[in-house]
Amino acid sequence: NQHRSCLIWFTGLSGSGKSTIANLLEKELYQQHIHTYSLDGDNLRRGLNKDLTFSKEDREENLRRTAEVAKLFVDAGVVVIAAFISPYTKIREEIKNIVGSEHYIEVFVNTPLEVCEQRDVKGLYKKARAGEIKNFTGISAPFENPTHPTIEIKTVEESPQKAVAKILEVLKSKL
Ligand code: GGZ
Repeated sequence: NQHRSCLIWFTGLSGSGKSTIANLLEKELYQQHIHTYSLDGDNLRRGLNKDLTFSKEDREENLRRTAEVAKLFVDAGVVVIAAFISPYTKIREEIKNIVGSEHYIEVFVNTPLEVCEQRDVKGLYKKARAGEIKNFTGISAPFENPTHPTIEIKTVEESPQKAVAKILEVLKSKL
């Protein structure tokens, strides 16, 4: 049962489209009768990780705990879909080590900051520019681009459907 499950980890800026692609992937896998479980910053930060801020240390702890939870699901044979900004190379390495590199698929949702800021679906960039949100990724906190993601999605050029197709292709080779 070693290779029947894995962690699909989406990394990218706020508003890059991680959740949109992750949700579409989840729907597609459901239709193929593949059991999934989704984790994202929104739901984890409301419960398990509600004690954590957006400082570098707390983001690391947010992601470390999330990776440990993901590992439990992977051990149980579930395909885990996780969507977190996860802005640091070092912490992404740690996530891979926690779950095991053979189970880890990294999807870099590469949307330029200008595009995310223009979309500003939740109005967070505007607040960050105004100084109302501190340590905001891309504005007042760093995002280190992944250099060797398993898959890179350029949302300006590729539809969510295309992104999901690319992920499924890699996933099928692992399952
Ligand atoms: C970045 C922030 C911040 C700051 C609140 N910086 O687009 P969203 O709103 O719905 O998703 C973002 C979410 C990021 O949480 P993560 O757990 O994914 O971040 S990390 O992986 O870095 O731990 C955003 C919202 O929280 N948000 N304040 N300062 N995003």
